[in-house]
Amino acid sequence: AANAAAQAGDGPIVHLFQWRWESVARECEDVLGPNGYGAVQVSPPQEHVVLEGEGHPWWQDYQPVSYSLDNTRRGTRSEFAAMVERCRDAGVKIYVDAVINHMSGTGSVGSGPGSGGSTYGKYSYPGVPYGDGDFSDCRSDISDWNDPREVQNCELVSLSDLDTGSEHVRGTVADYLNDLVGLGVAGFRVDAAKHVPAEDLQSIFSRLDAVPGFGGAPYIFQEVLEGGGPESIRPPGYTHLGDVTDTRYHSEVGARIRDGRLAGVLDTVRGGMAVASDQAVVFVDNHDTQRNDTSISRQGMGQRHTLAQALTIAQPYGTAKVMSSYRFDSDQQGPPSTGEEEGNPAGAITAPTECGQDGWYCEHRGLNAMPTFATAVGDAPAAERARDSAARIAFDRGERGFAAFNATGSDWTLTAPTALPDGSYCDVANGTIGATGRCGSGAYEVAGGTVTVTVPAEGVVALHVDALCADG
Ligand code: LAG
Ligand code: CA
Repeated sequence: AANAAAQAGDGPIVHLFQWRWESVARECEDVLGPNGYGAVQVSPPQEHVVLEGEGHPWWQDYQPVSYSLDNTRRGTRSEFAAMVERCRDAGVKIYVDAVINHMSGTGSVGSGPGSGGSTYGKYSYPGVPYGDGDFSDCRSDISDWNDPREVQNCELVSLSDLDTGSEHVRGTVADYLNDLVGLGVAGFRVDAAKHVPAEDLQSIFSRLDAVPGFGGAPYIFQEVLEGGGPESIRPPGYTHLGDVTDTRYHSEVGARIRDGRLAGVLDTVRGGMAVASDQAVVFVDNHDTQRNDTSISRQGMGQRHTLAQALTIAQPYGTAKVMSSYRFDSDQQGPPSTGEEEGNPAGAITAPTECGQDGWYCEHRGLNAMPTFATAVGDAPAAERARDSAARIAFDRGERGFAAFNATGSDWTLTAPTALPDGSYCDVANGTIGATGRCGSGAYEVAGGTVTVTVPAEGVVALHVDALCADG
């Protein structure tokens, strides 16, 4: 990728969907840094609409009202800044979900104070400021999804579409992103990038500052859903600007794992993806797919979802993004909250995350130290080493890692050839790495190019050269 330097060699990204800033900071220190995560994708940090009448749905955050970081329901600007610093000290980057295609919509409250108290109406955001002339001329919904002019200049679900071709909008968006970079934010998930012409994004990205502390340009990955139309509105039309989310991985590989057809996963990622491996961010579910399709999620699939995320980290295609979310009864439901705090305009305030309580799933914790596998193996190729029916596979990553996956209801004990050097290896899929650097899991011996492991039902075993446990 154009900006691969910022992400290469880092571990997987974890999306801490709707987490409070102070909870993210604590997680960086206690869990994410020690266990090999490279970065956290946080929910949008800018001032947003407050939709009390609709029960404060999670998607309030995708309707910006201004670029103030004071207040979202997840915290204040100073709490955000403290999070970035604490995560950086733990070796973990913060990537911000940047909502820059649009502002608020009409489908909900059309005007009012935003979460930080700014007044607004559709096409009028004095807190930025943006006025009527800063929005695209097409003021109706996209109807022809194959026509780039409509996809990029008309409205996505009635959200006021910024005229990103204009100098004022480009400069204002770049100022917002640079404000975040100045706080140490090291990258961006560009929301709805398909709906912004690539040349407009290029102009905005060219204005971004180097990231203090980490150095270099911010890492960019762009949300470009697949679909019809010319290449300019599909993933390959954006890879010259940064990485893209490869939703084909989600639909093809995610479905295979859901159905226990693990045997074809390596072939699928080798031949069937949308862009090159070093241009892709891949995941089995995200906050949208959890709610609008039948693919894998923790809520629907339990332990199989942990297996799916571990396999996503172990396989060789793209940068893995891990989903961490909360239980919901309706697809609109916001995060667990502390209710409305007096004098706080943000509306319902996100509750501090207590994993396993209040509906917080914390899926990433079930992966233990699996994220260290990605960094240890780098871009070493995958070679299949064992298979038992379609639901059980094991493979090497060069001479650096070995992993086995068992999508059945009973344990799988296998003896397989491996290119791993002889030694005693921690099973990073079943133990975390503590502050002392010691692994809390069982160990497996590689001797004479062979290893015997027992993979739990619906489970994983993963060994790599950076987690040798010579001293037990
Ligand atoms: C995205 N990626 O490109 C986000 O991943 C996705 O979650 C966002 O939609 C979308 N782009 C816009 O940023 C979410 C919800 C929508 C919601 C929208 C704005 O999935 O359902 O739309 O955020 O809050 C809602 C209503 C619509 C209404 C619109 C405007 O559901 O019916 O037209 O608000 O008022
Ligand atoms: Ca647009």
